[in-house]
Amino acid sequence: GKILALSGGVGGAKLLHGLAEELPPEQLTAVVNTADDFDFWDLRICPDLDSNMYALAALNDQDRGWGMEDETWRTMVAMRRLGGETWFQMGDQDLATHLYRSMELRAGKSLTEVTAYMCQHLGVEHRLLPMCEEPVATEVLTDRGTMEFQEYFVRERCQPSVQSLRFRGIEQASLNPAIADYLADSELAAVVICPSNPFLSVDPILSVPGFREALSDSGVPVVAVAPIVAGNAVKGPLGKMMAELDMPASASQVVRYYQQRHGDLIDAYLLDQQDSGLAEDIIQMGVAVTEADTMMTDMAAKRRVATAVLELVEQLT
Ligand code: FO1
Ligand code: CA
Ligand code: CA
Repeated sequence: GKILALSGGVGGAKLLHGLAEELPPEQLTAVVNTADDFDFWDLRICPDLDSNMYALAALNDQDRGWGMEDETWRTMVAMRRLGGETWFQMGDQDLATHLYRSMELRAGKSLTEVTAYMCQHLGVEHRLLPMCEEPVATEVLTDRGTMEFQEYFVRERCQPSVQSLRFRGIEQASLNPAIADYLADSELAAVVICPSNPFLSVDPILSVPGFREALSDSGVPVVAVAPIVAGNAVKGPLGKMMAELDMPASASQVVRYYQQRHGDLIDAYLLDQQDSGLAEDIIQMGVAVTEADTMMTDMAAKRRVATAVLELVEQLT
Protein backbone atom coordinates (compact mmCIF):
# COMPACT_ATOMS: atom_id res chain seq x y z
CA GLY A 1 0.00 0.00 0.00
CA LYS A 2 0.87 3.69 -0.03
CA ILE A 3 2.81 5.55 2.64
CA LEU A 4 2.50 9.16 3.80
CA ALA A 5 5.66 10.31 5.57
CA LEU A 6 5.73 13.35 7.87
CA SER A 7 9.11 15.00 7.66
CA GLY A 8 10.96 17.94 9.12
CA GLY A 9 14.54 18.76 8.31
CA VAL A 10 17.68 16.66 8.37
CA GLY A 11 16.57 13.57 10.38
CA GLY A 12 13.34 13.33 8.44
CA ALA A 13 15.08 13.72 5.10
CA LYS A 14 17.39 10.79 5.85
CA LEU A 15 14.55 8.36 6.44
CA LEU A 16 12.61 9.81 3.52
CA HIS A 17 15.59 9.17 1.26
CA GLY A 18 15.71 5.56 2.46
CA LEU A 19 11.96 5.12 1.91
CA ALA A 20 12.28 6.67 -1.57
CA GLU A 21 14.85 4.02 -2.48
CA GLU A 22 12.48 1.27 -1.35
CA LEU A 23 9.17 2.56 -2.74
CA PRO A 24 8.12 3.83 -6.19
CA PRO A 25 6.87 7.45 -6.43
CA GLU A 26 3.20 6.43 -6.51
CA GLN A 27 3.58 4.67 -3.16
CA LEU A 28 5.34 7.41 -1.19
CA THR A 29 4.41 11.04 -0.59
CA ALA A 30 5.90 13.30 2.07
CA VAL A 31 4.24 16.09 4.04
CA VAL A 32 6.90 18.62 4.96
CA ASN A 33 6.92 21.12 7.82
CA THR A 34 6.81 24.75 6.69
CA ALA A 35 6.77 26.43 10.12
CA ASP A 36 10.56 26.98 9.85
CA ASP A 37 10.01 29.06 6.69
CA PHE A 38 10.93 32.74 6.77
CA ASP A 39 12.06 35.69 4.69
CA PHE A 40 15.71 36.73 4.44
CA TRP A 41 17.07 39.25 1.91
CA ASP A 42 13.47 39.50 0.67
CA LEU A 43 13.63 35.85 -0.34
CA ARG A 44 11.27 33.09 0.76
CA ILE A 45 13.33 30.36 2.47
CA CYS A 46 11.78 26.93 3.13
CA PRO A 47 14.56 25.01 4.90
CA ASP A 48 12.71 21.75 5.46
CA LEU A 49 11.28 21.53 1.94
CA ASP A 50 14.79 22.19 0.62
CA SER A 51 16.48 19.67 2.95
CA ASN A 52 14.08 16.97 1.76
CA MET A 53 14.30 18.02 -1.89
CA TYR A 54 18.11 18.12 -1.90
CA ALA A 55 18.30 14.77 -0.09
CA LEU A 56 16.04 13.04 -2.64
CA ALA A 57 17.98 14.69 -5.47
CA ALA A 58 21.25 13.51 -3.83
CA LEU A 59 22.46 17.12 -3.91
CA ASN A 60 22.48 17.65 -0.13
CA ASP A 61 25.59 18.31 1.92
CA GLN A 62 25.99 15.29 4.20
CA ASP A 63 28.21 16.90 6.84
CA ARG A 64 26.38 20.21 7.32
CA GLY A 65 22.99 18.53 7.02
CA TRP A 66 21.44 21.51 5.23
CA GLY A 67 22.11 23.15 1.88
CA MET A 68 23.85 21.72 -1.17
CA GLU A 69 27.10 19.84 -1.47
CA ASP A 70 30.10 21.37 -3.26
CA GLU A 71 28.82 24.81 -2.31
CA THR A 72 30.63 28.12 -2.72
CA TRP A 73 29.86 31.18 -0.59
CA ARG A 74 30.92 34.13 -2.72
CA THR A 75 27.57 35.94 -2.45
CA MET A 76 27.74 35.77 1.35
CA VAL A 77 31.24 37.23 1.30
CA ALA A 78 30.13 40.03 -1.01
CA MET A 79 27.08 40.76 1.15
CA ARG A 80 29.26 40.96 4.26
CA ARG A 81 31.50 43.43 2.44
CA LEU A 82 28.42 45.58 1.78
CA GLY A 83 27.45 45.46 5.44
CA GLY A 84 24.32 43.38 4.80
CA GLU A 85 22.87 40.81 7.18
CA THR A 86 24.77 37.53 7.02
CA TRP A 87 23.85 35.47 10.08
CA PHE A 88 21.90 33.07 7.86
CA GLN A 89 24.24 31.38 5.40
CA MET A 90 23.08 30.71 1.85
CA GLY A 91 25.41 29.05 -0.60
CA ASP A 92 25.64 30.34 -4.17
CA GLN A 93 23.77 27.32 -5.59
CA ASP A 94 21.22 27.25 -2.78
CA LEU A 95 20.47 30.92 -3.50
CA ALA A 96 19.09 29.95 -6.89
CA THR A 97 16.45 27.85 -5.13
CA HIS A 98 15.38 30.79 -2.95
CA LEU A 99 15.42 33.20 -5.92
CA TYR A 100 13.42 30.84 -8.12
CA ARG A 101 10.85 30.09 -5.41
CA SER A 102 10.44 33.76 -4.53
CA MET A 103 9.93 34.78 -8.17
CA GLU A 104 7.35 32.08 -8.81
CA LEU A 105 5.45 32.76 -5.58
CA ARG A 106 5.39 36.46 -6.45
CA ALA A 107 4.03 35.53 -9.90
CA GLY A 108 1.12 33.79 -8.19
CA LYS A 109 2.15 30.12 -8.14
CA SER A 110 1.38 28.09 -5.02
CA LEU A 111 4.18 26.68 -2.83
CA THR A 112 2.96 23.20 -3.77
CA GLU A 113 3.31 24.02 -7.50
CA VAL A 114 6.72 25.67 -7.16
CA THR A 115 8.01 22.75 -5.10
CA ALA A 116 6.71 20.22 -7.64
CA TYR A 117 8.31 22.18 -10.48
CA MET A 118 11.72 22.37 -8.79
CA CYS A 119 11.54 18.68 -7.87
CA GLN A 120 10.78 17.79 -11.48
CA HIS A 121 13.84 19.73 -12.68
CA LEU A 122 16.06 18.14 -10.03
CA GLY A 123 14.88 14.64 -10.95
CA VAL A 124 12.96 14.08 -7.71
CA GLU A 125 10.04 11.80 -8.55
CA HIS A 126 8.50 11.34 -5.11
CA ARG A 127 6.03 14.04 -4.16
CA LEU A 128 6.95 16.60 -1.50
CA LEU A 129 3.95 18.51 -0.21
CA PRO A 130 4.16 21.57 2.03
CA MET A 131 1.76 21.04 4.97
CA CYS A 132 -0.25 24.12 3.93
CA GLU A 133 -0.02 27.13 1.62
CA GLU A 134 -0.54 29.83 4.26
CA PRO A 135 2.56 31.18 5.99
CA VAL A 136 2.99 29.64 9.46
CA ALA A 137 5.92 30.75 11.63
CA THR A 138 7.28 29.11 14.75
CA GLU A 139 7.85 31.56 17.58
CA VAL A 140 10.13 30.45 20.38
CA LEU A 141 9.43 31.80 23.85
CA THR A 142 12.76 31.72 25.70
CA ASP A 143 14.42 33.01 28.86
CA ARG A 144 15.78 35.81 26.63
CA GLY A 145 12.43 36.77 25.18
CA THR A 146 10.36 35.68 22.19
CA MET A 147 12.16 35.10 18.93
CA GLU A 148 11.45 33.89 15.42
CA PHE A 149 12.52 30.29 14.84
CA GLN A 150 15.55 30.95 12.63
CA GLU A 151 16.73 33.68 15.01
CA TYR A 152 16.61 31.14 17.83
CA PHE A 153 18.05 28.26 15.80
CA VAL A 154 20.69 29.87 13.60
CA ARG A 155 21.48 33.33 14.96
CA GLU A 156 21.34 32.35 18.66
CA ARG A 157 22.53 28.76 18.00
CA CYS A 158 19.74 27.32 20.21
CA GLN A 159 21.49 28.79 23.27
CA PRO A 160 18.43 30.43 24.90
CA SER A 161 16.37 28.15 27.12
CA VAL A 162 13.03 27.25 25.51
CA GLN A 163 9.88 27.81 27.57
CA SER A 164 7.23 27.23 24.93
CA LEU A 165 6.51 27.33 21.21
CA ARG A 166 3.79 28.94 19.17
CA PHE A 167 2.93 28.43 15.51
CA ARG A 168 1.84 31.86 14.37
CA GLY A 169 -0.78 31.70 11.63
CA ILE A 170 -1.68 28.05 12.15
CA GLU A 171 -5.35 28.79 12.96
CA GLN A 172 -5.78 30.50 9.59
CA ALA A 173 -4.02 27.71 7.71
CA SER A 174 -5.79 24.85 6.01
CA LEU A 175 -4.52 21.42 5.10
CA ASN A 176 -2.96 21.17 1.65
CA PRO A 177 -5.79 19.59 -0.43
CA ALA A 178 -3.27 17.22 -2.06
CA ILE A 179 -2.55 15.82 1.42
CA ALA A 180 -6.26 15.46 2.17
CA ASP A 181 -6.69 13.54 -1.11
CA TYR A 182 -3.75 11.26 -0.35
CA LEU A 183 -5.08 10.54 3.16
CA ALA A 184 -8.46 9.66 1.63
CA ASP A 185 -6.89 7.25 -0.89
CA SER A 186 -8.19 3.74 -0.26
CA GLU A 187 -4.72 2.35 -1.01
CA LEU A 188 -3.09 4.28 1.84
CA ALA A 189 -1.47 1.76 4.21
CA ALA A 190 0.18 3.88 6.90
CA VAL A 191 1.46 7.24 8.03
CA VAL A 192 5.12 7.32 9.03
CA ILE A 193 6.42 9.99 11.41
CA CYS A 194 10.08 10.44 10.52
CA PRO A 195 12.71 10.94 13.28
CA SER A 196 12.27 14.72 13.18
CA ASN A 197 11.94 17.05 16.17
CA PRO A 198 8.42 16.47 17.63
CA PHE A 199 8.09 20.07 18.88
CA LEU A 200 9.60 21.92 15.94
CA SER A 201 8.82 19.73 12.94
CA VAL A 202 5.99 17.28 13.64
CA ASP A 203 3.72 19.36 15.91
CA PRO A 204 3.22 22.04 13.24
CA ILE A 205 2.11 19.40 10.69
CA LEU A 206 -0.23 17.74 13.21
CA SER A 207 -1.60 21.18 14.15
CA VAL A 208 -2.68 22.24 10.66
CA PRO A 209 -6.49 22.47 10.88
CA GLY A 210 -7.96 19.43 9.19
CA PHE A 211 -4.90 17.19 9.42
CA ARG A 212 -5.81 15.19 12.53
CA GLU A 213 -9.39 14.70 11.31
CA ALA A 214 -8.23 13.54 7.87
CA LEU A 215 -5.74 11.21 9.54
CA SER A 216 -8.28 9.59 11.84
CA ASP A 217 -10.83 9.36 9.01
CA SER A 218 -8.24 7.45 7.00
CA GLY A 219 -8.16 4.77 9.70
CA VAL A 220 -4.56 3.84 8.84
CA PRO A 221 -1.94 3.06 11.49
CA VAL A 222 0.68 5.62 12.46
CA VAL A 223 4.28 4.45 12.82
CA ALA A 224 6.92 6.71 14.36
CA VAL A 225 10.70 6.38 14.36
CA ALA A 226 12.53 7.40 17.53
CA PRO A 227 14.33 10.75 17.17
CA ILE A 228 16.28 10.07 20.38
CA VAL A 229 18.81 7.28 20.84
CA ALA A 230 20.36 6.46 24.22
CA GLY A 231 19.15 9.77 25.64
CA ASN A 232 20.65 11.90 22.87
CA ALA A 233 18.98 13.59 19.94
CA VAL A 234 20.30 12.11 16.72
CA LYS A 235 20.73 15.68 15.49
CA GLY A 236 19.74 19.16 16.58
CA PRO A 237 18.46 20.67 19.83
CA LEU A 238 15.80 18.06 20.76
CA GLY A 239 17.63 16.70 23.83
CA LYS A 240 18.34 20.18 25.16
CA MET A 241 14.76 21.30 24.45
CA MET A 242 13.24 18.32 26.27
CA ALA A 243 15.34 19.08 29.36
CA GLU A 244 14.24 22.73 29.22
CA LEU A 245 10.60 21.66 28.91
CA ASP A 246 11.05 19.45 32.01
CA MET A 247 10.90 16.17 30.16
CA PRO A 248 13.44 13.37 30.37
CA ALA A 249 15.33 13.21 27.03
CA SER A 250 14.35 9.67 26.13
CA ALA A 251 12.78 7.80 23.23
CA SER A 252 9.88 6.72 25.45
CA GLN A 253 9.15 10.30 26.55
CA VAL A 254 8.69 11.21 22.86
CA VAL A 255 5.91 8.61 22.61
CA ARG A 256 4.38 9.81 25.90
CA TYR A 257 4.45 13.39 24.58
CA TYR A 258 2.75 12.45 21.30
CA GLN A 259 0.08 10.46 23.14
CA GLN A 260 -0.55 13.27 25.65
CA ARG A 261 -0.64 16.12 23.17
CA HIS A 262 -2.26 14.43 20.21
CA GLY A 263 -4.39 11.68 21.74
CA ASP A 264 -3.93 8.06 20.78
CA LEU A 265 -1.74 9.06 17.86
CA ILE A 266 1.01 6.44 17.60
CA ASP A 267 0.24 2.79 16.90
CA ALA A 268 3.79 1.50 16.53
CA TYR A 269 7.29 2.77 17.28
CA LEU A 270 10.65 1.90 15.83
CA LEU A 271 13.02 2.07 18.77
CA ASP A 272 16.78 1.96 18.53
CA GLN A 273 18.30 -1.32 19.71
CA GLN A 274 20.36 0.63 22.27
CA ASP A 275 17.07 1.55 23.97
CA SER A 276 15.71 -1.99 24.48
CA GLY A 277 15.23 -1.13 28.14
CA LEU A 278 12.48 1.36 27.20
CA ALA A 279 10.37 -1.09 25.18
CA GLU A 280 8.27 -2.28 28.12
CA ASP A 281 7.40 1.30 29.11
CA ILE A 282 6.23 2.09 25.54
CA ILE A 283 4.20 -1.11 25.22
CA GLN A 284 2.46 -0.07 28.47
CA MET A 285 1.28 3.04 26.58
CA GLY A 286 -0.50 0.79 24.11
CA VAL A 287 2.08 1.19 21.36
CA ALA A 288 3.67 -1.74 19.49
CA VAL A 289 7.48 -1.65 19.50
CA THR A 290 10.11 -2.96 17.11
CA GLU A 291 13.82 -2.54 17.73
CA ALA A 292 16.46 -1.87 15.08
CA ASP A 293 19.72 -0.07 14.51
CA THR A 294 18.20 3.33 13.59
CA MET A 295 21.47 5.21 12.95
CA MET A 296 21.43 6.52 9.37
CA THR A 297 25.06 7.23 8.63
CA ASP A 298 25.10 6.13 4.98
CA MET A 299 22.72 5.12 2.19
CA ALA A 300 22.76 1.44 3.19
CA ALA A 301 21.72 2.44 6.72
CA LYS A 302 18.92 4.68 5.43
CA ARG A 303 17.57 1.77 3.37
CA ARG A 304 17.91 -0.57 6.34
CA VAL A 305 15.85 1.73 8.61
CA ALA A 306 13.30 2.28 5.83
CA THR A 307 12.96 -1.49 5.43
CA ALA A 308 12.43 -1.90 9.18
CA VAL A 309 9.67 0.75 9.03
CA LEU A 310 7.99 -0.98 6.07
CA GLU A 311 8.15 -4.35 7.84
CA LEU A 312 6.48 -2.78 10.86
CA VAL A 313 3.75 -1.36 8.58
CA GLU A 314 3.35 -4.81 7.04
CA GLN A 315 2.79 -6.35 10.49
CA LEU A 316 0.13 -3.76 11.33
CA THR A 317 -1.93 -4.10 8.14
N1 FO1 B 1 21.36 26.23 9.69
C1 FO1 B 1 22.34 26.81 10.40
O1 FO1 B 1 22.63 26.36 11.51
N2 FO1 B 1 23.02 27.92 9.92
C2 FO1 B 1 22.74 28.44 8.70
O2 FO1 B 1 23.36 29.41 8.31
C3 FO1 B 1 21.73 27.80 7.91
C4 FO1 B 1 21.43 28.24 6.63
C5 FO1 B 1 20.48 27.53 5.86
C6 FO1 B 1 20.22 27.90 4.55
C7 FO1 B 1 19.30 27.21 3.80
C8 FO1 B 1 18.62 26.11 4.36
O3 FO1 B 1 17.73 25.44 3.63
C9 FO1 B 1 18.86 25.75 5.66
C10 FO1 B 1 19.80 26.44 6.43
N3 FO1 B 1 20.06 26.07 7.73
C11 FO1 B 1 21.04 26.69 8.46
C12 FO1 B 1 19.35 24.99 8.37
C13 FO1 B 1 17.95 25.31 8.82
O4 FO1 B 1 17.67 26.61 9.08
C14 FO1 B 1 17.56 24.43 10.00
O5 FO1 B 1 18.27 23.25 9.96
C15 FO1 B 1 16.19 23.97 9.94
O6 FO1 B 1 15.25 24.95 9.81
C16 FO1 B 1 15.87 23.10 11.16
O7 FO1 B 1 15.32 21.93 10.71
CA1 CA C 1 13.14 21.80 10.82
CA1 CA D 1 -4.55 4.96 16.00
